[in-house]
This record gives sequence, structure tokens and C-alpha cells, in this order.
Amino acid sequence: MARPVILLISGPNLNLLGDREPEIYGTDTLLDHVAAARHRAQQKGFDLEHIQSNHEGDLIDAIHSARNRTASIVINPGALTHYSWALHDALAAYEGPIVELHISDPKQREPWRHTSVVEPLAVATVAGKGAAGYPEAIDIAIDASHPHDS
Ligand code: CA2
Repeated sequence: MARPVILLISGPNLNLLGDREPEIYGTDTLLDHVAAARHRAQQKGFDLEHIQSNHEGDLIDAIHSARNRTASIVINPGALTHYSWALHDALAAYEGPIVELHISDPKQREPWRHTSVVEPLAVATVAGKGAAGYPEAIDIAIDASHPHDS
């Protein structure tokens, strides 16, 4: 039987991690974070798919493709967190658990980062934990999952 899948979604600019602003986002690259998340998922019998895009529509398509297929979604939506009602609506149409993930803690930063349109849909928000947030978010997603069989 196929292993259940967690979809990890990374939004705009997260491909730049490790390159700039290490005082906010640390020195790990996005590939480092994905490897840590995949390792934790696989330890617990799940596969991990990852998509990073700088384009809102690509992220929405990925969420649609997860419907009735993946056990859960872990999403760091980048700045789309704070204003993308299109992303909100796509996530609202997803039936499984959603975990919101941020490397920094947006609530401790500029006021425009204090709003999250994803938070009301998420079973949990992991924020401000740096690299440690990735495996933690996977643990929460797995605990909340009711895996599809195929
Ligand atoms: O803390 C997070 O994980 C964020 O989701 C990161 C977003 C930011 O807009 C959110 O408010 C919080 C930014 C993505 C990364 O942007 C970079 C820009 C330059 C260099 C490295 C990363």
C-alpha cells in the first residue's frame, strides 16, 4: 500500500533562504529545511512532497491537487500569509488538516505581518522556532492526519 503523503508548500521568496537576512531567517537553505521535514515524515511512515513557488496561482494549483489525495498540508505561505484571500479560499476547500509554519514570528515583527488569513484554517501555527519549526510542524500534521489509503 502506498505511504500517506504530506504536502509541504513554500511561498514566495523562500527560495532565497540562507542567502540573505540570516539574522531573521537563519543560515539554513530551503533544501535543508525540506530535508529535515522529509526525514521526520519518513521516520513516521509518511512521504513528503514539496513545492516552492513565487507565483500565487501555482500554489493554489498545488493545494487543489492535494484534495482527496494527501493526508495533510504544511504551509509556509511567505508574505501571502498576510493578504491572499485566494490562498485562503483554496485552503478552505482542502478537507485535511493544515499546519501554518513560519521561520520567524510574524506577530513580533511589522504590524502588516500580524494578520494571517491562513491561521483561522490551521489546526496549529508554528512560528518563531527557526529550523526546528519544520519537524515540529510535521509532527503536528501527522498527529492530526487521517491518511488516505491511496
Ligand atoms: O517567517 C517566515 O517564515 C515568513 O513566512 C517568511 C516570509 C515573510 O514575508 C513572512 O512574513 C514570514 C518571507 C520569505 C523569505 O524572504 C526572504 C527574503 C530575503 C532573503 C531570505 C528570505
